[in-house]
Amino acid sequence: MMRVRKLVNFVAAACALAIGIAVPATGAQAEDGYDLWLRNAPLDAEQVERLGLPARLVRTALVEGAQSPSPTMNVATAELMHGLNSLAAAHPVERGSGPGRAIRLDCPESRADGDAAFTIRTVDGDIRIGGNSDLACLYGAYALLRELSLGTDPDTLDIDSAPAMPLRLLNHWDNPDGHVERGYAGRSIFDWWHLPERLDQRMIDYARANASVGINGAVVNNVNARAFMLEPRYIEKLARLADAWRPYGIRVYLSARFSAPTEIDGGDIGRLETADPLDPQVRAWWQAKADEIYAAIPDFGGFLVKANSEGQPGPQDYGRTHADGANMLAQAIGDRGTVIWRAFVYSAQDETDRAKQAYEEFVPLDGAFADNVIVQVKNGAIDFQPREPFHPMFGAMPQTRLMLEVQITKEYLGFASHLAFLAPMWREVLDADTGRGGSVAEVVAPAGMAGVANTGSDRNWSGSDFDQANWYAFGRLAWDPALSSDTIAREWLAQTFNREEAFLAQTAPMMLSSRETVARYMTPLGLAHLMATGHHYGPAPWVCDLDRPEWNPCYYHRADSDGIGFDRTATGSNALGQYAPAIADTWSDPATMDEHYLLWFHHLDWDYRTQSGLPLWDELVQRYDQGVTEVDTMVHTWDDLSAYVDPERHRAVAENLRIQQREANWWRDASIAYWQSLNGLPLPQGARAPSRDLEHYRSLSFPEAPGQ
Ligand code: BDP
Repeated sequence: MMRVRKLVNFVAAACALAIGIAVPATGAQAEDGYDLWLRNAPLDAEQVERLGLPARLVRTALVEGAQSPSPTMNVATAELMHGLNSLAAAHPVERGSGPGRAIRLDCPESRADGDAAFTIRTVDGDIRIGGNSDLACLYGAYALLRELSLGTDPDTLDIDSAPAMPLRLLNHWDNPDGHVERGYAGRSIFDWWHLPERLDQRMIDYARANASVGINGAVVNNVNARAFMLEPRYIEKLARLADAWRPYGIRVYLSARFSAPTEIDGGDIGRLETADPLDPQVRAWWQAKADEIYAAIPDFGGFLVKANSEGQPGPQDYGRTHADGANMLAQAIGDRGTVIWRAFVYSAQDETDRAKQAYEEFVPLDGAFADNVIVQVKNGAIDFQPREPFHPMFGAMPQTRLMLEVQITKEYLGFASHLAFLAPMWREVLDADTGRGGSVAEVVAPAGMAGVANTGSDRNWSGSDFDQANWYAFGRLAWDPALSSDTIAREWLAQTFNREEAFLAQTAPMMLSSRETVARYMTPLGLAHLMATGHHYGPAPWVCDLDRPEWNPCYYHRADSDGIGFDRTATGSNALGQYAPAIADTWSDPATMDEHYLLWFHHLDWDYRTQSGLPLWDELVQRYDQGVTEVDTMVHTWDDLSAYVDPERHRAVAENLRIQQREANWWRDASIAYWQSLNGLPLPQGARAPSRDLEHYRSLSFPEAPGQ
């Protein structure tokens, strides 16, 4: 059918109010971090003029049929109105004809789930945002505001943008009681207790933030899931969130507890004795559950499942495989959604190197998973450490869609108080050549990326201002894994704090090196998992006596009087053998390899000569010291930038940096004291002795540390 289009003037805010779309919250406390990167801080007068403000905002609409603007289009228009007015300061943007530059939204199809690709072009002075779905226009609107906010000349706009991967999901490890596992930003943002009746404005602001960086789904509950979140009362609550987020293109997903059929009633079927995925009654139970969810939430994204991992139930409890379990759920969901099955598995009974276990369990199942199953793989084979080589499963399962899971919340990188910008770490993985026909980014392109969220009830959402950058970076990289870390850092800084080059030139480099700094003072040269037990706050490389061997830092560093490191070559666990031979080769020789992974793959004597010519012990101490010195520099750099940042946020960042400075010294001193107790070596010339003895560091205990 031919469609006739016509430009109509459009009163965005009025329509928005009429259909209950929330316009962005304006911050009464504007500079407390709540507005994230969506501040749209006023441009200077010259830029406002260049932008042609006051602008007119017009949109296209279909005139055939009962066409009223979709909720998504209403949001796009409201965001532009709000954002442009904010950028233009006192020059109000108008909604109709008249003088000034026009900004047009040209997205004819009213589909919120359609093609997200958009274009932005300036033609004859007018700015046109185009795409094939309303969602494309929404993404385009946010992109335009971002560009203008960065100071881009509007006359040069010529953007073609499309997401590199279909699923760009936040995984919330939020429990229904409000506690967030590995959360360092307060309580959960989800007010399950008052839902569905009460919807917090934060839920709209959350959707805005996500949509502005292209995130299109949220798994709202912890992977260590409670079965009752599948009960009708929770489905009702979830439906309210789904309704609120739909205009923003955010689909809801649930973590599903595999044993749910034995723990909660499933409608007419009731509760079962088994959760065996091949049992017809179990299959019927999940089918009924899926139907019930889809009746309430037609665009429900699907289930995320942590099975047979760290004590969670799963198909192996019944002698079945991961594929049996995943496929059973996939059948229940059908083509309505996706089953995301986590590959984060390891067992206390299995003596195999923990780094090898997921590959061994999953790779033989390649090709056995249903089409609507995605296997979600952490960036590295152990567990979100400050540095890990990419997971060997990437590239090794060509018949299976694999999704990359990264951790935005900084469980192992100093919680919320340490400044560590994670884009460089994620890029390291995305860029890694699997040696099996593509980079990790290429392997995951048909599936997507998941990020374990760092959101919480803190006013600034993420526990610290700089941690917002990691939420931002996650979305931007999932949309476009080719974006450089520098681009992302500058974009975020300019929108969040200040767009002046003098500010960006100092802060962007500080962000870019920050993750490496953390890796240096915590786990240099490829060491891993040396954090304290349970909460993972602070160093505890001396812990060797926990029941499960692979929960002990000693398991990972294998240090003794002779040397340190985990031999994962053919003479050791041969985890190296799980990589493509060309890649394994690059890590097999300590004399030539990238030393960032040195002790991950090799056990070496303390007097081994590293590539710098120094003995390993000296090299290690030097790296700790470098990490500590770099934090000192960060402290001073930031102190000098007070002219560019509002006092409240400047002080908050400065105070966090001082915590980081103290804790970096703690990591260095405690680690060195412990290694010295094993190797008996004197400190390298000029190195400062730890400020306390080992017993002091060992005696420290933090039962109240957050996030456990
Ligand atoms: C570990 C966390 C634990 C998570 C687990 C997972 O310490 O809280 O449940 O990852 O990813 O790093 O399932």
